[in-house]
Amino acid sequence: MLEHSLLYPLNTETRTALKLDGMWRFALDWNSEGDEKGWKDHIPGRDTIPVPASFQDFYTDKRIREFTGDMWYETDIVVPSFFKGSSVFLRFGAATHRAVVYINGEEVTRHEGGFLPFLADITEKARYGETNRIVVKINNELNETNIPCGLTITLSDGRKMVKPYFDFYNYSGLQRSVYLLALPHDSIEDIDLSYSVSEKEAAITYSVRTRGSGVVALSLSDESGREVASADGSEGVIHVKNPHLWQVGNGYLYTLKAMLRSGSELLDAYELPIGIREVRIDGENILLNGSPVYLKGFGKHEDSDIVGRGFNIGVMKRDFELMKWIGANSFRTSHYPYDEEIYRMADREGVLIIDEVPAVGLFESLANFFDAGTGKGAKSFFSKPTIPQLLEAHMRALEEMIVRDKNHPSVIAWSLLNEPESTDPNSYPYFKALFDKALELDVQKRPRTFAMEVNSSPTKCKCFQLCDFIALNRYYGWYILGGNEIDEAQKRFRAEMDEWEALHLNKPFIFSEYGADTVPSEHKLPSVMWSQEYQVEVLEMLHSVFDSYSFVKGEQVWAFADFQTTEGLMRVNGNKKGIFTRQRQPKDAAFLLRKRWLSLPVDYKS
Ligand code: CKU
Repeated sequence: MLEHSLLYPLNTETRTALKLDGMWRFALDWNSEGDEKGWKDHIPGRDTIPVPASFQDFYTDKRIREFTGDMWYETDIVVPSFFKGSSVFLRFGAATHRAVVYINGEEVTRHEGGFLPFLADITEKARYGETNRIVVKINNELNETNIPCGLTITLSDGRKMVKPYFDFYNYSGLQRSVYLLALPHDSIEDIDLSYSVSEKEAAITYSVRTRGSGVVALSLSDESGREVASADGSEGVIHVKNPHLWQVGNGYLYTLKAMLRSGSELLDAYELPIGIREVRIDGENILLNGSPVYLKGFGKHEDSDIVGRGFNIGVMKRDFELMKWIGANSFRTSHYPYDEEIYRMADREGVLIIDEVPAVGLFESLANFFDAGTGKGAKSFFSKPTIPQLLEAHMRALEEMIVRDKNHPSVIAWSLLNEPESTDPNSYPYFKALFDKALELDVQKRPRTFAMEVNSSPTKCKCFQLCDFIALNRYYGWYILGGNEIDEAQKRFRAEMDEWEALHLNKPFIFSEYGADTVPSEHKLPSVMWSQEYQVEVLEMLHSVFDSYSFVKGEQVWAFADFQTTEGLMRVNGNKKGIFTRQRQPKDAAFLLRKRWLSLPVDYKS
């Protein structure tokens, strides 16, 4: 079990959550001397940087943008004197990829993994009513013992450089909000909920984990604030008559208030927005509240101009507006769990999320987007000596993700890996451990999958049987037989689909990636690859194949918007497979998708 509660930080009657975002002091440790020189007490220089943000795209010096190694953040905060007597924490939404946290020169915690929150308990070390110095050492190197995987090399001038085994820029730093939290000693640690629904009644099975003493009471109210049910005790079932169900495009939210009491004294209170809904797979269908849903949407990234992967509340709002405009109902958090605000927004908007652990690059290749398809890059990734350590990091990230995200009604499935080398005979035990762990941790038993690249074919993939639904990343018409060979691509694609069909898996399939790079300035009639016209053609071809197979129950195009990657011959200042530009304006293909998605019924093919 995780050491600390990952409940989203809230102000309530009993809790205080202060955001520490803003300009922090910042120093890059070019000579790896920070530890030795005592930077934990005070970092050198006068540079400041925004939090939350990736550090890279602010600077005009390329060596800074490409900096690989330790970077140090520092800020001074007054811990209010009225916090004395509470449990006091620093909460980091994410620190990419690993961090050591110091308060007043003393280490309080360290954390591995760049996309999930962690807490530092400063109750004993904080000076109440005084200024405290917070220093965070962050390291952004890539290796094969943590996810996402990659390499760190040293250049001849001594500078380090990352070689990601994945196709997105290695943005790093304090990319999500930092909070100072004061929680009661007797407190609500975690809440688990599962649902069984019908039109007439919903049963919510709950379990509340607490710390210290106290008695649990729950109150459930609807969107107008009216209490509809209540319960006592840390475990039980709440019944709701004529429930307003959480539906696609209609994210009705109840508020579950959990209280911890001692007699008439309120020790702790926490409010959780919940959606009453049930997700299940039945044969070839994905069911939401018993009715089939066809997924329409995107693979996305957290990525925008200037702030990189830093959480940007304005970009989030724009993205949800664009998803509504285009008729999307879902997205995958490729290739890492996103900022918690995004799930809260999806909860309200009724958008379905496939939540992905940051397990990308489990395939040794510096151009996995290319090599994966050919099988060329296969180097028995799961037979490497680093695998036990990697699995440990992967399992921990999986646990952190499920614990953090399990109560979002928007989260309908878990993606446990993206495009791993699942053809390696040693992949199975690794995958099995993850699939078992996800099932054990999630009381809602949400469907599990992993995104499969083309080499993971029916005959070669060792692991697809573990999936509750099959998620295929396919680039027929792009990496495979692009341009004038598009008709051949279609034939090859249909041949593969026939092979899947012949297996009679009786499971839903979705396309978790498909698309074509498109430079928005390029128009050409007749089309050429990279032109807007070609993107439209490829999508039309692929959609015609999806439409021919009844077991295909979803399509998530790659990608929502253009995004930054490592520079190289295959990328024109980033990946241009966006349906929208990086500035969130539509390419021609957006209108094609809008027409299609607005006309497909929610239960298409059921
Ligand atoms: C995408 C073999 C396909 C891998 N897939 C992963 C994703 O991260 C990439 O951006 C392909 C692409 O555009 O190549």
